[in-house]
Parts: sequence; C-alpha cells; structure tokens
Amino acid sequence: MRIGYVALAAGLATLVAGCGGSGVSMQSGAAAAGAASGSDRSAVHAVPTVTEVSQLGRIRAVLKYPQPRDGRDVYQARLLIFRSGRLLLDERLLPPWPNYGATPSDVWWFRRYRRRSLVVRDLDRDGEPEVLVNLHGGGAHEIPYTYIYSYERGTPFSRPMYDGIQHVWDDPGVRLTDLNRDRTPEFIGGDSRFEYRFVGHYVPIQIWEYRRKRLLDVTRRFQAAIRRDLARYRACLPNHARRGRDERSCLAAWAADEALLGQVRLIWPVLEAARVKGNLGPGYAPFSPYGRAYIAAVRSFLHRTGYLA
Ligand SMILES: [Ca+2]
Ligand SMILES: [Ca+2]
Repeated sequence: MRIGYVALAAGLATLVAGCGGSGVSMQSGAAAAGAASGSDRSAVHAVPTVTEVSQLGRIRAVLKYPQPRDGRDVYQARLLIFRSGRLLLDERLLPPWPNYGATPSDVWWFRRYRRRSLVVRDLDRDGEPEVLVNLHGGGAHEIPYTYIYSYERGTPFSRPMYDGIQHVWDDPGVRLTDLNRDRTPEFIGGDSRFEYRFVGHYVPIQIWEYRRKRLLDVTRRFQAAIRRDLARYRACLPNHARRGRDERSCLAAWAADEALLGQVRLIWPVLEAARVKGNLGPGYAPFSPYGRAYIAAVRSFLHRTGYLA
C-alpha cells in the first residue's frame, strides 16, 4: 500500500458524508462464539464485532472492528472490498504513526460522533467509486486520518486490486463537501504547519481534491472560501484588537489567507501597525519571535510554505 503522509492543522474532526446504501451491525460475543472453533471460543466471546457496510453500485465495502467497551480505543479494524461480489481487498488497517502497536485505529470516535467510518463515493467523477475509511488517533488531540482506496484494473500481468493512500488531517480536522457544486467533493481542513508555530493554534484554510490517486492542494481555486476564512481573523487586526494583546498566531493565519488571495502588499503595513500597537508579543511567550523579528519570521515562513512566491 502506498502511504502519503501529509500533516495538516486545528479544529473539530468532522468528516465525510454521502454514499449509497450503508449500515452498521453488531454481532454479539455469544453469537460470534457460536460460529467459532472450540479453541477460539473464549477469545471471540470477549470481543463482540461491529460491522459497517457501505455500498455504491457494484462496490461493497465492509469494515469490521471490535466493539469498544468503557470508552476504550478500537484496535485491529479490518477492511474488505467486494466488486460484483468478488473479494478484491482484505486488509487490516494500521494507524499512520510508527508506534502503532500502542496507538489504535480508532473507529469508535467517529461512531461516537454519529458519523460513519466507512463511505463509498466517487471522489473524482471518473465513474469508479473510491472507498474511504475515516479513523481517529484518539488521545487529547483526537487526530483524524483517512484511508482512500481506489480500483486498479488488472493487466495481463497483474490481477485487479484496490490500492490505498492515507492522509492525516491533524488537529484542524476535515470535512468533505462539494464547495463549487461540480459533483466532485472537496476536503476542507486547515494548514497544520501553522499550528503553534506562532504561539497559538490559528491556521489558514486548506482545501484538497482527490485526483489520480492523490490528494491535491487546490485552496487557491476557492477564493470565496478563503474570504470566509479570512473573516474569522478580523478581530485580531490592529484596528480591532485590544492594545497589547498578543495576536501573533491569528495574524500569521490571516497573512497566509491574504497571500492566497494575492493581497500580499496588504500584509506588511498591517503587521507593522500591529507591532506599534503591541499586538506582536512577547506576551507570555518571549521564546517565540516577537515584534520586528516576528514579522521577519512570518515572511520567511510564508515563503517556505509556498504562500509567497
Ligand atoms: Ca473515482
Ligand atoms: Ca467540487
């Protein structure tokens, strides 16, 4: 499986919608034990299995995982993909972190928030549905991540199969919605590279589309969405902010959004006005660049992260 790791940034984890038929069922321990061999009986009895099913056309995906108890995390989620009834994938889903032995594939968080873990949907409008599994790292930050499996046609030398990528949304979370109503959904999250970079947790918007088995950053194409994001930062601009209040995190996210809109020349006079008003720290965080050093750090960071050419 190819793994594409992209760290993003902050907010509630809100993922994903829209598919054909779907459902969730739970097999009790006793029922499962009835089907198990004698030697497995006690182990199966202890862990009831939840089964989620999602289907679109001839693609049917099944996700199985142990029923969490007492708020405990879920381990060992297993994904099966059938195409016209033929099993083409049967894979245990491992979390993206290297020490996955200690970190769960946490389907349960999505179930707790009444969102489906499993979705079958055509993400790129090529007529071939993809299979999405939305998981959660658990822990204090509840980091969401998604597997996307797509169909690989067979060749004279290889059998047809499903191949997956994995994407970590990080603290900003993500939601899937069709912003421009072109019948292909966008993944909307935030750029986690900004998180705590300038003291606080503000991040600029980031938008992706799924194309040719990759997630592409298409944020700049969605100017209205950027402008809506920008409006969230109005209160930290120097003509609104309280004198002396540390606005470094908020202003960095604002500057990134302005850069996405091509309004680069606006950025520097506003940051200078914020400096004069005492809004660029040091506040309680003198270890992070403040004052003029902060403005230089923002400029350098926006270059390094691709916001400024
Ligand atoms: Ca597709
Ligand atoms: Ca769209």
